[in-house]
Amino acid sequence: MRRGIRAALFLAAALATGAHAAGKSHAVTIEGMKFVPEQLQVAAGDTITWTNRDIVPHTVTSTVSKVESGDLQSGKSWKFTAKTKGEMPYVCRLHPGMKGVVVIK
Ligand SMILES: [Cu+2]
Repeated sequence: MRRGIRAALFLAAALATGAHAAGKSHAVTIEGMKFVPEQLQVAAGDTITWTNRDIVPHTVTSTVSKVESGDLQSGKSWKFTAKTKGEMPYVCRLHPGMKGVVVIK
């Protein structure tokens, strides 16, 4: 029985370590026709969530890769896990004057 408890504790510790290795979470708010913050620095493996707080739809569309959120309606969020190191500039496809950049280290 003791062994069973030890195994369970070991498993819990392994799971906790795994969760940590999964990367940090970052948030970008889309409001007032802007990405806030416009520039975000993350590590490879981190996840970024964009949330549209405007009443009009927006997108997160990379200008250097195929990363594309699709139309994000008001109040909706979209997650992306950064994998490739480097700069990922992006725009809103519907309002190309809206610009942001994710720097992946
Ligand atoms: Cu937009």
